[in-house]
Amino acid sequence: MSDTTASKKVLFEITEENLDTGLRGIPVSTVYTSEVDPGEGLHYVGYPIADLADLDPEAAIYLLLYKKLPKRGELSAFKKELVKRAKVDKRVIKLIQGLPKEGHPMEWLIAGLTFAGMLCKSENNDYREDALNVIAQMPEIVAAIYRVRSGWGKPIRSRPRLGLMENFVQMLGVPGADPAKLTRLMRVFYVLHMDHGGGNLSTFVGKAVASGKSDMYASLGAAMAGLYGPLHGRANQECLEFLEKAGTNDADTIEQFVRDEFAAGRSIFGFGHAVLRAEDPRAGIQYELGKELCPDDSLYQRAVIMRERAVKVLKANPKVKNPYPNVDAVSGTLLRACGLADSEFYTVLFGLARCSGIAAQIVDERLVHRGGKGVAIYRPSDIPVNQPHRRLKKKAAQA
Ligand code: NMX
Ligand code: MLT
Repeated sequence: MSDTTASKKVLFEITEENLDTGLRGIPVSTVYTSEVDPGEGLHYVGYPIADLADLDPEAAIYLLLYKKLPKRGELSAFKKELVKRAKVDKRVIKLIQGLPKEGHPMEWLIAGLTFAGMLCKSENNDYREDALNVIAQMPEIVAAIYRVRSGWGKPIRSRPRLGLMENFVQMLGVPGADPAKLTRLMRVFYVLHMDHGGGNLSTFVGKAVASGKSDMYASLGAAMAGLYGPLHGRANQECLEFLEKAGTNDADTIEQFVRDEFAAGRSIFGFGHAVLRAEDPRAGIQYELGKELCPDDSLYQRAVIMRERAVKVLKANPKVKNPYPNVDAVSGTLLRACGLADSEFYTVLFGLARCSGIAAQIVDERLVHRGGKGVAIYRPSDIPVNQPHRRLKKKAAQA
């Protein structure tokens, strides 16, 4: 369907059963960056994620923004463009240094994006400019959040020529970590987490906010508030804590632990999905990466056991539509094994990557859809319940 010649073809039917299900299964927009196939999982502009996992993150960003893979010359020009735009106003970093330690790193990220919006956004709300700027600036903002809140010391000077993730890892300066290993992980982590269709919560929220013509930074801040929830992006933190809580690498005890957690009405983190009906290929790629980066790590081995036993338990519960691992099932164990011990920070790493996909989708929705007119302001309808129309009695109204 071309977005300039939308027809009146019936695409789906809504019944009362669809109400209050979080718009599950209801297509609300067209999307040009990525697709989530229930069986095969994520594709970026038609390429399966498994084909792209080892790509330069900058090439993957180029793909989402321009809908084609860059040729060598295009990639080096694009990298130079990002280097030019990587400078973050010093006042943003200063403001981050004043944030309260009680705040969650995601609250810091939301604040950081708000500060950057105040001080770095384009004058005329130029979504294309701001998309490139924010993508280039995010590594420095997130590294500053990491260092300051972790108490590792002052932010480290940005050297964007190193490359997006290479510079990020050098700015983190993680005490005791092997930078080569962490860079290898962060490059793959970034590419896997950039985009996941148009309907995931954070992307949907970011695009909805931008549809009112709020600027890119404010829209991404709102999107990150969506990502902060434990059922969405913060599941990577919760999943690491869930694995720790399991407390053993004995497979049968792990299975019983999952059964008990589920019976108690608690989430089995890292499993299930609203759209996928098979194992998330992003999980499969990370389990494989673990064999390369940390095969002997005890928590990684526990995550591998969980991959089998949690699926077994969830499969036995027909209400769960997808019992398989999702993107968060093993990401935390890899991050920890590569030196990032504090699980509270894992969602800002998700956000670092996801902002690029959301920014690309906002550019499309604001400047490309409907022949360049952009998607209209989001305004779905609702059905009033228990609200019979009535009037204040005159006397009561005057009293
Ligand atoms: N643990 C416990 N309960 C679950 C799980 C799970 N992993 N997956 C589904 N359910 C429950 C769900 O809460 C619902 O219960 P009820 O009918 O009582 O409300 C029922 O099973 C049917 O849910 P589904 O239709 O299978 O899943 P839904 O689309 O509603 O939710 C998730 C999708 C991802 C929110 C859900 O699978 C979940 O809570 N998973 C654990 C949290 C997690 O790993 N989230 C990360 C998702 C990826 N990401 O990064 O965003
Ligand atoms: C994501 O990557 O956003 C998650 O898998 C959640 C989703 O797609 O709904």
